[in-house]
Amino acid sequence: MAKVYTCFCTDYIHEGHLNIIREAKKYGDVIVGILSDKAMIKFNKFPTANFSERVAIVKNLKDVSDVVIQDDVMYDKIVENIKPDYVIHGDNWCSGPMKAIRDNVVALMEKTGGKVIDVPYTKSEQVQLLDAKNELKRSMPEYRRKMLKELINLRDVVKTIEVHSGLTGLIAEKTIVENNGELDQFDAMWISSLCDSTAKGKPDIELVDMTSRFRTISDVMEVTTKPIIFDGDTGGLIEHFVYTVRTLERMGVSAIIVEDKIGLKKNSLFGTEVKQTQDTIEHFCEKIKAGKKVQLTDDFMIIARIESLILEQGMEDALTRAHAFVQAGADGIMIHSRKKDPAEILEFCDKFREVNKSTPIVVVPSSFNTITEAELAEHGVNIVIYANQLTRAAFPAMEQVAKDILKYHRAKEVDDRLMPIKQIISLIDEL
Ligand code: SPV
Ligand code: MG
Repeated sequence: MAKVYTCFCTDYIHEGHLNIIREAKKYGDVIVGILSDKAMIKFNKFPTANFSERVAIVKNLKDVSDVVIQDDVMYDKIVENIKPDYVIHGDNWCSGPMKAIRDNVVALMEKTGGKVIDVPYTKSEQVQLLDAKNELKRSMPEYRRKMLKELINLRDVVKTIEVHSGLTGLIAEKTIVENNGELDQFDAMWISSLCDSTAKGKPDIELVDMTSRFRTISDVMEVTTKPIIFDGDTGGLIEHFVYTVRTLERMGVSAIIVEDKIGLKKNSLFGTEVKQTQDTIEHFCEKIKAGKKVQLTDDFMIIARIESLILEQGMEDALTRAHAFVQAGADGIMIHSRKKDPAEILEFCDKFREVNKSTPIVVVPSSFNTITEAELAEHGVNIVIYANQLTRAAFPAMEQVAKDILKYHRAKEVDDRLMPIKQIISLIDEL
């Protein structure tokens, strides 16, 4: 009998899947691959049913001969191990980001002499509703909140991009590129204090109040499913910080990063050009402990940000603080630098990892932007945050368009730089 392979990346079975199995059966024995948790998460399809549940629902289906694990969205290992005569899939992979997967399968099957079969995707109302509901289920607080910890465990590095509105949230959510046969997308989102303030035309000095910052989070959450890391600045008074932790956790935010500064906070990228005061180790530890005490789930993370390198207090101070903050209960350490050269960041990571192998390290490579994610991961970094690039990209583009409209007294000259109206209205999903 010929072997027919299909891969399911789903938490539930609908008539579309059954149709694929029916079609597959016409060609031979049907083997179904279930995408592993790791592969699903890498592909940003966080499972809402665990792997064994997903295997069980397929195993019991009529006409399925065997169920195997598929450990990567690309099919190299599967084709090598199973040597299917046919690979069958819904034709939704003929375009969009999934086309890279189909291209991978076509190339592999050409080598083995096998065939790729595209079955028309079942677009019934029921299937569409189920797909949309399942996609959005992941945006519910109980699913979204725990994603960051899962990502830290499963990814070499958690790629995080700044967002400050529904629209930037959509960019973070939907941008997928194909790179050398791999599909790349951002894993998580950063609600930056700098960009949230800048979007409101305000300075980054904890002036935009928490109610407004929560509103930004809510706007982002409305249109996305990826996990959120919140820039909590200094965290404010301990008496206030505990309320912030409770609210963020309830909303489904995965982590807050708080920096060890006190008094009037200025943006770190000013460094010592402006007056900024670092908190004492003792007081900042009290803040961390207070936050951890009120937390209700195991999912939420309080990450301590160390400003010693920014404020030129030296490596030893940064390391002493890191170990003290972990001791006080911090779930992660963010180390920041405004040097172009990543050397001091790498030195910190190496020295911290000599003593502490597991506490996640976060970095924000805005100034030291030549280093790659892979190089940072080699030094023990777990989360990389691109903290302000979307804002810095949008502002000059908007300003230039404004200037040119003023110059030409009409908009024709700027039009080919603009997204077509049709495209911008279709950016937003309809319910
Ligand atoms: C932010 O994005 O607001 C940050 C990172 O805190 S930085 O601006 O580099 O200090
Ligand atoms: Mg900030």
